[in-house]
Amino acid sequence: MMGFMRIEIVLGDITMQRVDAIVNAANSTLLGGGGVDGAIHRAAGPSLLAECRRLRQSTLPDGLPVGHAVATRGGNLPARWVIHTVGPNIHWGQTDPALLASCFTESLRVAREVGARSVAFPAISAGVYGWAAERVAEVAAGVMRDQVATGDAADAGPTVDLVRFVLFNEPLLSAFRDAFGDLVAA
Ligand code: AR6
Repeated sequence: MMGFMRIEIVLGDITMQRVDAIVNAANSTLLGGGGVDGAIHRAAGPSLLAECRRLRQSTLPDGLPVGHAVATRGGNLPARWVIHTVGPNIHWGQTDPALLASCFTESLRVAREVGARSVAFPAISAGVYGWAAERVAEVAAGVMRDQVATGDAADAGPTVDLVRFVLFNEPLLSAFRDAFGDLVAA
């Protein structure tokens, strides 16, 4: 059965979202940082960092590679899960859009793995990591177009039925609205 995936684009703060999972634009250390990563760690409380440290001591001793994703519990957040992913950093020459696309597809794969049905994304790599809002929006829209066409249909497992992009400012919001066009319900 083909799952129906609703896509929303909103202005807001991802830490406030009442969804099953929020995605964190983290770095490979998983040990926190600025931007949305800092905001998520502050809102989640110390259990988030503790769980990230345990991942580093167990399955991810060298950190999380660019384009990969891993889930932790959400601590004090309204969201049950935080899915950490690492976007490509333009300033380190990481300019391949496939790396950024992988952040979105891997995060959705991990969401399905933990049984999250609603997922919120920030504009991964659009801050400190230097990608233009339009490029990030274009890559995200491309991934979502593929997901809507094939994603859940190919999957016997649980589905994600809501994907919400939570943009922190108006220019980002309009870049995403433009790139997504009629993928988003009016
Ligand atoms: N809710 C939604 N979006 C937000 C929020 C928020 N609360 N706060 C910031 N943004 P960035 P990156 C937006 O720099 O480019 C960190 O230090 C922000 O306006 O957070 O992937 C990590 O530890 C921007 O559009 O992530 C890494 O070292 C977007 O989130 C590095 O930054 C992403 O900006 C990752 O850089």
